[in-house]
Amino acid sequence: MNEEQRSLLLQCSSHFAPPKGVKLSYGTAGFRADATLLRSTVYRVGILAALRSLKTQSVIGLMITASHNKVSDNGVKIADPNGGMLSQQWEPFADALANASDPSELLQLIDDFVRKEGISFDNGRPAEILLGRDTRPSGKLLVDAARQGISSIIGAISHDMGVLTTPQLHWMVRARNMGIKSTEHDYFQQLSHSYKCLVELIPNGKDVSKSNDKVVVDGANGVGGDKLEVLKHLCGGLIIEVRNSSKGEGALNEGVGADFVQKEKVVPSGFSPSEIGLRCASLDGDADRLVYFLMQPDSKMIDLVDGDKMLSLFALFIKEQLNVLKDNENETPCPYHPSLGIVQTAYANGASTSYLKNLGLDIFITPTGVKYLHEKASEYDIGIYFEANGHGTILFSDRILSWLEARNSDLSSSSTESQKAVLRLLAVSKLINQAVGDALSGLLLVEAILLHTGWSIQKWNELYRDLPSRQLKVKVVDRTAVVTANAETVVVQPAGIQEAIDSETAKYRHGRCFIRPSGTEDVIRVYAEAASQEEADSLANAVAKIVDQFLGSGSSQ
Ligand code: 16G
Ligand code: MG
Repeated sequence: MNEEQRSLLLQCSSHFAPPKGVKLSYGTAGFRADATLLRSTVYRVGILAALRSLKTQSVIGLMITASHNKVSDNGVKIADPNGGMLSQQWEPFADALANASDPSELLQLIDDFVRKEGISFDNGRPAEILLGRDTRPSGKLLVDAARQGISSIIGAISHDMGVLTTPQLHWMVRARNMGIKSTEHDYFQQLSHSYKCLVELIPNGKDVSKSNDKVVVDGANGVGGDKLEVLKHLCGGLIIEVRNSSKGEGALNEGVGADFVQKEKVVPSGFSPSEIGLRCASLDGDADRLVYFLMQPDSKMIDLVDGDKMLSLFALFIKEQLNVLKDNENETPCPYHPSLGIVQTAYANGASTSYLKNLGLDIFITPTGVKYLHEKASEYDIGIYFEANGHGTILFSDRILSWLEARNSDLSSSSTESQKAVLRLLAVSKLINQAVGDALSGLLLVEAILLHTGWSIQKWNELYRDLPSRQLKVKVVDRTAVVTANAETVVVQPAGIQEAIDSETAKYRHGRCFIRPSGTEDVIRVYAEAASQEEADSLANAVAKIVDQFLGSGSSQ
């Protein structure tokens, strides 16, 4: 770093004093806190984004959002050149930057890091960052702080893309770095075009117009509903009714949204008994999560159709297409056996895992957090990953995409089953966001597959019956005292706690239980499953007590 760069950093940083007594951590999905505490953090993440761009010589994304948190919170996270999450190797640097106490400590950290990483400031292309934000009122100010962080690196350029869903920003970063069309308009065009391709490929004899009932979508009073209003007009024939867009009265994520619906299992605000029996869906505050649900008659409760059920629907569809290709191997010879992998977390309902195993699928369990699932799914030719809470997508390897493209041109004059299967897989790869889980593209894929199968949401929900489960959280003095292994299914510290959990779990029919420290809140989470709801509740409560005994005073919620 030359003198000019050092003094620019020192000078700009002096305007962004960190809040006193607050320790921030990049966590599972970026920094999150009350928005009033974040100005200095976001400024510093702006610097990090510029350094990441210099290091990778690519466009980087910076998103201002706190997803499903309350509206007074906000957050910031980075999209890497491939549109994925920030490389985990840079997370400790992000933590150190955010917590540096003054400009000279900040400068020292940057100096050391830049030297260690061999980042050059004057060879190669300048840093370039795309900025996005959700609908939170604090977003504008924080985007401004990010811009100032970026411009404290000489030559760095930022583009303010305005209000976006998180997956839109990730998609744009990926597209920019691939040198393909990358505007919001292009995003809408790609999604709607591939949705329509899938619908055109629905097998003969299925009367699409008859099953063309509507889907009612809860937009969490946030950005997702607004974008869906635009997208729906491009998807000819598909009837989407958006409730809870950001233009309404309600507060972001309050009594609405995918997180609320999935955790509370109750009807979100804005829905009325006239929706009973209809297909309903819910997005979270930045539209990277999606769940479906069905309202139960005469009650506020819902039947939840969660990430596991979406995963199962997608897996069935993809497997069906791969089977067509295998059965017609003479037409579509593949030099290798395409691998299809399913990735879940310990939160996946045991019934979903059994169902997928019975389909003969290869299942892998990772720790909680999109970055872990995404990484594992990318090892397969087609990797499908979902968390039960509705984060997920389908990844296609370059190898299978080139093979599908080549088969498509070989078969282009025919209209055989294998060509249709090839076209369907190609359309799915364009519809479903390859950068990160995306509620809007997930919704269109669910809608297309339901049309393809002719299934109602009830039929889809009956693929298997969820085992009753219960989640609790326990406030503890120090959540880092819990250390887990084997994708969070076993606790290795504190000593003895796993044995206590095991002996409790053994008392229950179909009992399964694990605990883990939350990555986003200061709590230990408890998940329990058993043969009946009473038993799941009782197991979760008993294990919450064990956590309390081992980890000091707290209360379960
Ligand atoms: C974040 C993660 C999500 C995970 C959740 C767990 C991303 C984009 N989001 O929202 O994948 O399920 O945290 O929260 O990675 P917890 O650690 O508080 O249980
Ligand atoms: Mg989210």
